[in-house]
Amino acid sequence: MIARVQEYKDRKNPPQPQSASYQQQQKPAAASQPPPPQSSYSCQPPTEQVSFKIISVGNAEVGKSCLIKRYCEEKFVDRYIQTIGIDYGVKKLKIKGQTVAINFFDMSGNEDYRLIRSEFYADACGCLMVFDLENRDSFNSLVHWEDEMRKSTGIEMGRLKVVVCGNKADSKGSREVNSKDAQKWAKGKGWEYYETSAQNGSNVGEAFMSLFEACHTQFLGDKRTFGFA
Ligand SMILES: Nc1nc2c(ncn2[C@@H]2O[C@H](COP(=O)(O)OP(=O)(O)O)[C@@H](O)[C@H]2O)c(=O)[nH]1
Ligand SMILES: [Mg+2]
Repeated sequence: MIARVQEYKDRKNPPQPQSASYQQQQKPAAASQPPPPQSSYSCQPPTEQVSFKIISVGNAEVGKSCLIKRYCEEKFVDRYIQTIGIDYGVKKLKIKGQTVAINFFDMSGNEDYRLIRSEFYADACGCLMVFDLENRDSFNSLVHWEDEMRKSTGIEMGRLKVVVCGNKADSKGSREVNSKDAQKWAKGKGWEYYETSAQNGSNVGEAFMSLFEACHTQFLGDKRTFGFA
């Protein structure tokens, strides 16, 4: 099984994978049914409801799943539970008075799942790019994650909103990435930078909201551009 539905609170719908191959595995299209309408507008779902697809990237064990769990459920899991392929969760919230469904596609950072990940980048509005403040390699790897996203079909990097999280800020161990370096790197890309802790929750809400608001601002701008508003 390559995609698994994580038990996030507020979960409503099963994953809606973008890839044809995955769809075939999960639900073969009936011959008589026409394909669902494809929107070229990445932040505009086919229904009235506004929803944003948010992906998480970064090396394995940096805390991507824990950050999403912290945000959605206000819980922290101390032990490592490897993400198998992709986990999915949805959370509804209000942004500027509008109800928005945030669809999280939490990706495994394991190299073995590169191919599976590449099927899920398309149509993402926002990205949580995570590294571990106590692991220099995980910070150095961010360029590879950017590269993987860029190469994946459907991603327009200029449109994708990214927030960089230096995670495990609570940890008492030795830090391998200082704030200035990380801040400078993120700023150079035009991205926000936060130091977060999934363990105690510090800065998690702030980092996530900043990403969602950036997606929402783009959504409103696109509505005007495409004549929806
Ligand atoms: N101290 C500390 N540990 C964390 C934090 N976030 C995650 N972890 C731990 O790091 C490990 C990997 O977390 P996980 O979210 O599964 O990493 P992922 O592979 O990036 O999804 C787990 O053992 C977590 O308990 C954090 O903010 N602080
Ligand atoms: Mg994970």
